[in-house]
Amino acid sequence: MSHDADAAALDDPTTDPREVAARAAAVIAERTGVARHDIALVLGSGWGEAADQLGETVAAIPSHEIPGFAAPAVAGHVATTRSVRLAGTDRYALVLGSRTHLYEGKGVRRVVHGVRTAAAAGARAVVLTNGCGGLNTAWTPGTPVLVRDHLNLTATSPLEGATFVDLTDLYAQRLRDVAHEVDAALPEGVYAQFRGPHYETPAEVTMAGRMGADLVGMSTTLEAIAARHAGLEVLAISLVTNLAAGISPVPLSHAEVIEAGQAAAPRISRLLAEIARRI
Ligand code: 8IG
Repeated sequence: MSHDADAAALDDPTTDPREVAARAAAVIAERTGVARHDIALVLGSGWGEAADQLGETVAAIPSHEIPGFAAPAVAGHVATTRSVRLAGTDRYALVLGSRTHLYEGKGVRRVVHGVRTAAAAGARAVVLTNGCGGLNTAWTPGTPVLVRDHLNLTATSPLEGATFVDLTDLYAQRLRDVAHEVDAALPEGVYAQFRGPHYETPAEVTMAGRMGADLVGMSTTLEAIAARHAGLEVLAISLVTNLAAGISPVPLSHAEVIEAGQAAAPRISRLLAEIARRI
C-alpha cells in the first residue's frame, strides 16, 4: 500500500487502526533489522536529546516514511524513529522522536498511532515524555516529574465503541517504583491534558489546580489510554519547562520551553537511560 493510502486507511472509520499499526511495525522491523522491540519511548518537547544516552542507535528512519506517521508540526521536535540497543543489555527500544498532537486536527487515531505501532512492534511498556507547564512553584523549569494520574480534558478518547478499559493503575505503580529506584527524589503529579494549541488562561490554570492538576500540557493522556488498551505498561515523565499561565509572573514563550529542555538535558538523559535499562 502507498504511504498516502496508509494515511487514508487510518482516517477511514471502517478500518481497524491496528491494521495500519501492524503495517507500520512491519516496516520498522524491515528497516531496522530488529524483529521485536521490547520497550518504546515517545519524546516530547525538551526531550529531543534525552534519548542519546540510551545505547547504540542501530537504525534511524524518517518517521514520515513509516505507514500512518505524519511529519512533525512543531519546531524543536525530532522527526526520526530510532531503534536503540539498550546499553549493557540485549534489548531494543523503539524511540519515537516526535508525536502528532490533537491540536493538529488530524484526528485522535493519528495521535495514538505511535503507541499502537509500538505495541504491534512487540513493546511491553512505553515511556511517554512531554514538556508541560507546572502549577507548583517549587518545580522550577527543568524539573522532571512523574505522572501519577491524569485529567483528560480533551473531551475525546482514542477508544471507539463499547471499549471499557480500567484506568485505575494507568501510570503503573511498578514503573514509578523503577523510576524512584533511579532517582528517589523524583516528584509525582497529576497531568491535565488540554487540547491546545493555545496555552491556558490564568483562570483555566486555577480551574485545573482546583480539579487536582499539578501539570498542564497538550499530550500524553490519549496516548496513555490507547497504550493501556493495547496491553502496554505506561510510564509518563513530564519536564516542567515553564510555570503555567498566571503562576508565572512572565508570559509563556516557546523559546523558554526549548531553553529549559537544553538546560535539563544531562539530568533527564541519565534518568531516561537508567529507567529504560531497568524496565
Ligand atoms: I512545553 O503551560 C508546555 N506545554 N497546555 N500549558 C500547556 N501545554 C504546555 C505548556 C503549558 N507548556
